[in-house]
Amino acid sequence: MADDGNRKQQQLDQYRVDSADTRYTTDQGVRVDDTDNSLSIGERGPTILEDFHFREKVMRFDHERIPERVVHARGSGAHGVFQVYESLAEYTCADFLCDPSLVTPVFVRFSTVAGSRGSADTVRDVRGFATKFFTRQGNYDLVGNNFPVFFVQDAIKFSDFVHSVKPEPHNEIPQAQSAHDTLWDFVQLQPETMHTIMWLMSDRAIPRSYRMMQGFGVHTFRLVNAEGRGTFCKFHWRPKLGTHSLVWDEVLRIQGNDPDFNRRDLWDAIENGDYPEWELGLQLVPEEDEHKFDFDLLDATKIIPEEEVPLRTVGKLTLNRNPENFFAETEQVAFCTANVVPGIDFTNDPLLQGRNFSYLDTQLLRLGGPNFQQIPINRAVAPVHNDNRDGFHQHMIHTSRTSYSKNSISGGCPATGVLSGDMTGVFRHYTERVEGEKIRKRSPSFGDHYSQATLFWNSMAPWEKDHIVKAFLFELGHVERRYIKEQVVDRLTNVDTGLAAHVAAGLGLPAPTAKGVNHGRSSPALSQADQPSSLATRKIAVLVSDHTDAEALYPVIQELENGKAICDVVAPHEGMAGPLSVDKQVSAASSVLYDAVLCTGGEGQADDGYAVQFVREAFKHGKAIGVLPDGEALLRAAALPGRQGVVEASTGDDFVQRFVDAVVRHRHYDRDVASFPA
Ligand code: HDE
Repeated sequence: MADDGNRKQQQLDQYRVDSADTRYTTDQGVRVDDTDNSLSIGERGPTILEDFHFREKVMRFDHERIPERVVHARGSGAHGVFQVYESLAEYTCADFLCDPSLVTPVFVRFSTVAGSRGSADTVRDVRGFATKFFTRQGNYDLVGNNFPVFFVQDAIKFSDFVHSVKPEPHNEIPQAQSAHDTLWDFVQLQPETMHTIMWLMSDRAIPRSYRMMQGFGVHTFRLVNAEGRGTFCKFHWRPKLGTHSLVWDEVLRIQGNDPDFNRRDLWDAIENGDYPEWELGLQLVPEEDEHKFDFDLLDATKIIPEEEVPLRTVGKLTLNRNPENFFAETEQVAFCTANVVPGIDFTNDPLLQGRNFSYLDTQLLRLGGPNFQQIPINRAVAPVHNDNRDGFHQHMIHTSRTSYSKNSISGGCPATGVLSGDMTGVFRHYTERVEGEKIRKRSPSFGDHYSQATLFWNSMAPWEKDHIVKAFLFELGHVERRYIKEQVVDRLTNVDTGLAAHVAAGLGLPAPTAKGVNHGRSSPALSQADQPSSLATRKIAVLVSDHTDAEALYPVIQELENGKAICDVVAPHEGMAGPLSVDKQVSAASSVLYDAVLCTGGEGQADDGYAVQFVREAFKHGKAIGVLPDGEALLRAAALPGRQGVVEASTGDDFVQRFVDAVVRHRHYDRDVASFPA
């Protein structure tokens, strides 16, 4: 088979159905004369049971829904490829990580966690980042998140956590929100949540785009090389476009303007050929260093700071194809942490061990039986042969006369490694010596719940700290029970007294007593300040009117588009604005759907409330604002309280470059917008 990354697509080709130039039939292939009128006795008489076409059509409709994922229900997927830069054979025998010439097909699904399938994309939440690698040695699933840590340490606490963050049981309110009593009650009683809660309150929880967020395998995994030597490993995905977030006020408005904001962004980027890319980074820890850290490597509420174990960049993931059918592909894809290939193994992380059970279990319910691996999107491209048989929806016709091992009738096939004497590509569990008493007890090495929450806080830029404080205030501001707020503030004193004091002040609670717990350490890699960034795929709204100086505007748009920015011409009406073709009418557009604004249009623009609001809102949200000479009236009308990131053509001749620099900054967080109403 070719190793050009197309193996999965070639496999899917045989299942694709193209209805172009076809005739309408029943599911049995019988042609249908009319699908608009049911069979009845007389024109106004009763419908009759004999109408097999109607019965089939309505039955199929009644059965269209399957249970949505109990978590990560809302998601978006894409196909792509992965390629390793250099051989990692020193650490692993996984062939997709050892052969740089191999292009491995993948399917990736991004998701939010708490909301249901129809909830908005831009909510404060963790994002799922699940990758299925269709390797020649079988499917490998890296089912990660965009945070490197998790809320609980042991899988037995997962349902408690999820029940607390889901809508409350009596009225199913609120949807896709952590801002309510039960989540914060759980948090105050379960201090192990605190590190991940800091991430949840940070801008990481509101990514600008799936294309601009990191991914993490979270757990410490184990790579195993051909000699059977293990190396601990943390997986990281690093977006080529840098890690960037929205601002909270923007998030609230996007939910109304475009609930599919992240889904659409991913889809459009791939359709436009702007294929999202991530680099795979590994943190590798020799087994002998297992106990060298001041936390337990098996504790999923901890990171290994990159300053202690640097990331080794080993390969690249590119998403280059949208699914053709959302249900068939994105909804039916079934990830499982237990899907590993030779060379990748587990550790005794109790969260990971529990997940290995849960994912298989959940697919049985969700996809209706044990043959879900045969659904096209889930099929391995590696050959599959075993003695598993039957069950609901068995698609294969196994012609063998035996379905047991060992057998002599079928020549001993399919033969295991041991029976065939051929151990090539065989998965062999890592040999680990384990002994101990059967106990229900958390290891004391899992006991420090605050040091890394403090590390995270200390690593934030001032504006990131400000956003975290405001997030706590928003969240706890929605909590009804005062004692829960007090308890959360008390927990925060174990992270940083200053943080606790700011939150307490905002909530009108007494100032907490200083505990002097802050160890003063930081990990600069945790901050989102100074991220790589580019103009490519940035969305820029060009505000125009019928009086825009088009001759001045054309070259500016041209230069921005040369840099792969996406410019939308936004005008008071659709159609043409002078010689300019309009993409969006201003009342149907919103600044929150763009990264930057370019102002033009002459004096009249100052009287267009939508245009003025557009600019003010963009300013409030830290976005770059470019002003061509005929945009000065609009700028004046917006009465902005500062000039950071506001670039005027009248103040120099390198306007486009200055504007591009301002856009590439992503957001101008240094603006003082606290007292500025959008
Ligand atoms: Fe999941 N998780 N999870 N999770 N998770 C599911 O599997 C579970 C955890 C993650 O796009 C479910 O197919 C347990 C950590 C992603 O289809 C379920 C525990 C991380 C997705 C499940 C965790 C994740 C899921 C629901 C605690 C990051 C979406 C539907 C031990 C490393 C995959 C499904 C997709 C989905 C169980 C914790 C990531 C119920 C028991 C930690 C990205 O099986």
